[in-house]
Amino acid sequence: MTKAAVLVAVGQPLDVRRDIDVDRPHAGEVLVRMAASGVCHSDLSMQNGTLLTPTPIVLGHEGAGIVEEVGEGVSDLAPGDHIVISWVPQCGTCYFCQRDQKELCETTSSSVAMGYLLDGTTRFRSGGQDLYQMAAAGTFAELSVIPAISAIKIPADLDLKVAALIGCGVLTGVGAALNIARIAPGDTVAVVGCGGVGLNVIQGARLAGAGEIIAIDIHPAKLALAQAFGATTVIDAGRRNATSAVMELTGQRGADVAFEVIGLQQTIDQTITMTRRGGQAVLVGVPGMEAMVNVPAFFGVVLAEKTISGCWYGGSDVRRDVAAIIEFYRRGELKLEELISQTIALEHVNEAFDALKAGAVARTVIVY
Ligand code: PAD
Ligand code: ZN
Repeated sequence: MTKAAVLVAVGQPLDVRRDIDVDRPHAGEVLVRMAASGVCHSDLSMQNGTLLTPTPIVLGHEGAGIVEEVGEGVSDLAPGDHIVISWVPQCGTCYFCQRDQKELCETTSSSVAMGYLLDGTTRFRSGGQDLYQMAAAGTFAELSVIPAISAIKIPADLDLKVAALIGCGVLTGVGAALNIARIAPGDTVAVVGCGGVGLNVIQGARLAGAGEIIAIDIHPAKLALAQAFGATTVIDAGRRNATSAVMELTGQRGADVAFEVIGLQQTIDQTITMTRRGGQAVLVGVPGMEAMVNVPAFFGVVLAEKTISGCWYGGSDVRRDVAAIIEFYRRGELKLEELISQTIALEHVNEAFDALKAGAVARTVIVY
């Protein structure tokens, strides 16, 4: 039995249940005792229907914990191992994995999108009903069974609260800057949205050698945090038009690279507009399914030579990049504790959603 937060139907608050059965891990899976889980905007987007999801489902995809049991055939993990959870299981052998685009792994993507583990079933049951698992994980649970390839081993001395954040916000944000964007030393970078992911884009841009980092948000507290994470200029989009402010700061040319890290039609349009000719707009935020990329083909793309890049999971090769992030952190080049605005018990997960909606927090971390 375990305790977990279940989305019973889209639009409803999560139901924290204590009586959930967890099956033992099947072949190629591991049972994890969760230590911590971040609350990411993508969890909220499943709750409010922005992201399509089957229900009932155990949400949560940004977690870290300790392996409790390994299934048949799992030889590279053992009980007691500390792990970060990857929300994209990466098979390592498919078309995409072989081309250094492991975040698009085609072996696993359909099961994950449907709320299953890799064999098309799930390990949670409650009241006689199977529960789906977000991202082949479900980190809003004390115990969860996940694919062994989603469990990325980390050193045992790393704080598991910090490790949890690496699993989504840090890999996505830092990866957007280091893997997806082409930032040249001295470049001017704009980051639209400075939440848990956007702050990591800012630190990634700093690591890539950006000269100016312009941070844009509507919450003054977020702008102050953005400065602490490396922004050199901040724009309060509640008071000024973000696009014209960036144009003004760049001699009407636009930013070399601009990132959208919210997922709104308006800010997607702004981000593409504030990107200079020959520059790159990187779309990270997950918008509603009706959002569009609105660009005139001639003036916006051909003549302007603009690149518009999507960004899924920061273009991460999780084994390579989790290790790299821990290395940056240990050298003092990445801030991780500073991302944690508050820690809570699982019972308060709905309040964490409210805080996220209000734009009041960088990250809330559930501690088990
Ligand atoms: P968050 O809610 O912590 O941050 C969003 C930020 O945007 C907040 O600081 C808001 O104040 C700010 N904001 C809201 N509206 C505006 C506006 N009109 N102008 C300027 N700023 C505004 O979310 P997050 O950082 O957890 O996630 C950000 C997005 O990234 C979200 O859409 C999430 O689903 C997505 C995401 N994508 C991936 C991926 O692989 N592409 C991975 C993880 C998260
Ligand atoms: Zn996330």
